[in-house]
Amino acid sequence: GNWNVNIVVVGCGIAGIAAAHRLIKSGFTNVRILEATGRSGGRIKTGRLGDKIIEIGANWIHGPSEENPVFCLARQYGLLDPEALTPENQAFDPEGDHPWVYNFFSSSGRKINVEDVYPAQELFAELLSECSEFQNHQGEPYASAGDFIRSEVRRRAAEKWKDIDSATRSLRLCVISSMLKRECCVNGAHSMGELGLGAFGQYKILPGLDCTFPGGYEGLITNLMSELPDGLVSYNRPVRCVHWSNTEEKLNSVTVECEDGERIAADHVILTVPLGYLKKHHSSLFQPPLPLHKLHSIQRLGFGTNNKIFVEFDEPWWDADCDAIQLVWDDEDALVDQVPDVHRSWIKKLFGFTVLKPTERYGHLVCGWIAGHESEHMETLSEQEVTHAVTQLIRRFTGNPSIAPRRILRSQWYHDPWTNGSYSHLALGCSEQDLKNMMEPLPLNGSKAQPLQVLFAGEATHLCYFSTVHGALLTGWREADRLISHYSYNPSERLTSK
Ligand code: 6YU
Repeated sequence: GNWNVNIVVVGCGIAGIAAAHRLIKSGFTNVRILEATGRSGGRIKTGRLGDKIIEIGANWIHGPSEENPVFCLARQYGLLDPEALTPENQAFDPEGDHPWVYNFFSSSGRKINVEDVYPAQELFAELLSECSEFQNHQGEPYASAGDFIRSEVRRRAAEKWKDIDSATRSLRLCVISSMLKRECCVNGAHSMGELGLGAFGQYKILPGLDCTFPGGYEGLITNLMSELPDGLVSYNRPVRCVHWSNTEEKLNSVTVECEDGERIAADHVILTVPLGYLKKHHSSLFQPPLPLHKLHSIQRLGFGTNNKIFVEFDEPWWDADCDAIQLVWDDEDALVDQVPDVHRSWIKKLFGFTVLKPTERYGHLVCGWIAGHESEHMETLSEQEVTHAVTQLIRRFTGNPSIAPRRILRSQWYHDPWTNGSYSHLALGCSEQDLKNMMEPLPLNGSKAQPLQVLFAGEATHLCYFSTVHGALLTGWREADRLISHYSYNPSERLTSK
C-alpha cells in the first residue's frame, strides 16, 4: 500500500529501528527517523580495545529462547555462536543453578575458598527470588528490596549459621555486600534500597542461558538497517520540541521542531528517547506540557547508571576456568551497597569483573562493573585516574604488587547527553501503572477515535521487559502495530490524510 501518512520516529536505537522496520514492511512509505547523534544503535554500542571487540552498552541477550525476538533475529542473521543455538542453552532455567565459575578475592589480599562462601550465594539467590513474590500481595513487609534482603539475611544468617565460626560468618556477610552491589548493576540502581519491593516481580525473566554476539551487538543493528531504505535516518538531528495539540480543531497535527530550527509536520510521531532524557528535558520537549499522570510516572520511575571498565592484562590473575571475579571487602559485614564517601572510596562500589571468553578471542580481558553515584563520579575522572584506582584495587585483592593492566576503557553513560544514565528500574512507590502511563499515546481524547499524535516506545515503556534490548524492540513493534491497526480499522483516514 502506498499509504500517504507521514510518520516521524525520534531516536535511532533498537526501539526506533524496530518501529520504522515494521511500518515500512507494512507499506507505510513516508517514514523517517531523526537521530541526535551521528550513529544508529543508541545503547547498543560496540567498540574496540586494540583489536578486541567489546560492548560499551548492552552486553547479553537476556533469556535467549524462542520467545525472545532479539534471539530469533540474531539467529536468523547468523550472529550467534553455535552453543547459543543448542536446545540445552535455550531450555536453561534461569532460576536454577548458574553454570558460571567464580573466583572470590578478599581485600586482605587472598583468594577465598568458594565452599566457605557458597552458602552466602545460595541465601542471596533465595532472597532475590523471594523479592519477586510480593507482586500481588496486599502490602509489603518492607519498602524496598534492599531492606527486605538485608533484614532477612540477618535473621536467617543468625539461625542457619549459628554454629559457624564468627570469622566465616562475617566473611559471608561481606560476600552478600558484594552481591548487593552486583545487583545494583543488574538493576541499574544506585542502591537496592531504591528498588520497590512490591513491584520487583514485575520484571520477567525468559528461559535461556544469556549469550553474547561474537561479532558485536551492533551486528543486529547493521542487519536491520540494511533492510531499510537509504536516507531513512537523518543523523545529527536532535529534536528540541514536539508540538502536539489537545484542542478539538487541531487534533490531526503534530510538529517536530529540531535543534537547528527546522519544523517538520507529521501525522504521527513515535518518540523513543531514553527515560533519562525525558526526566531531564520533559518541560521543554513537549508543547503543551505532558498530562500530569504521565509526567509523574516519568519522575517516579528510576533511571540509574551502570558502567563498565574493561581491563586488559598480559597474564591472567584468575583461574583458567573462571567466568567471574567477585571482590569482597572484609570491612563490609554490615550489608552495604553504597560507599560512605564517593570521592575517596568510589572504587569500593566496583563489585567485580566478568571474564571475556573464549580466551583465544579476547586474550586476558575482563570487564569491571560499577553502578550508582559512585559510577557517575568515576565518569568525571581522567582515564589515568581510573587506571590508577583499578590497578591499586587489583594489587590489593590479589596481594600481588606488580600486576599492571595493559590498557583500559570505560563507559560513561551518565554523561551521555542523549541518555543521561543506563536503564530504567522500578523505584520506590512505582507500579505497573507507571509503565502503562509511559506507553500511553497523546492526546487522550475520550470517546473520539484516537488521533495518535505522539506514541511512546523505548525500553522504559515495556511492562515486563523494561531495561533490556528485547523489551525495547518489542515496544517499537507495539507502537508500529498501533498505527497499522489504526489505519486498518479506519481505512478512509488514509485517503483524507494529507
Ligand atoms: C540487554 C544487556 N546491558 C549495559 C549498559 C547499558 C544498557 N542494556 P536507546 O537509548 O538505545 O535509543 C534512543 C535513541 O534516541 C538514541 O540513539 C539517542 O541518541 C536518541 N535521542 C535521544 N534524545 C534525542 C533527541 N532529542 N532527538 C533525537 N534523538 C534523540 N540490555 O538486553 N542486555 O546485557 C544490557 C546494558 C551499560 C547502558 C544495557 C542491556 C539495556 C539496553 O541497552 C537498552 O534497554 C536498549 O538498548 C534501549 O533501546 P532504546 O531504543 O529504548 O533506547 C528483577 C529485575 C531486574 C531488572 N533488570 C534485569 C535485566 C538486566 C538489564 N541488564 C542490563 C545489563 C546490561 C549489562
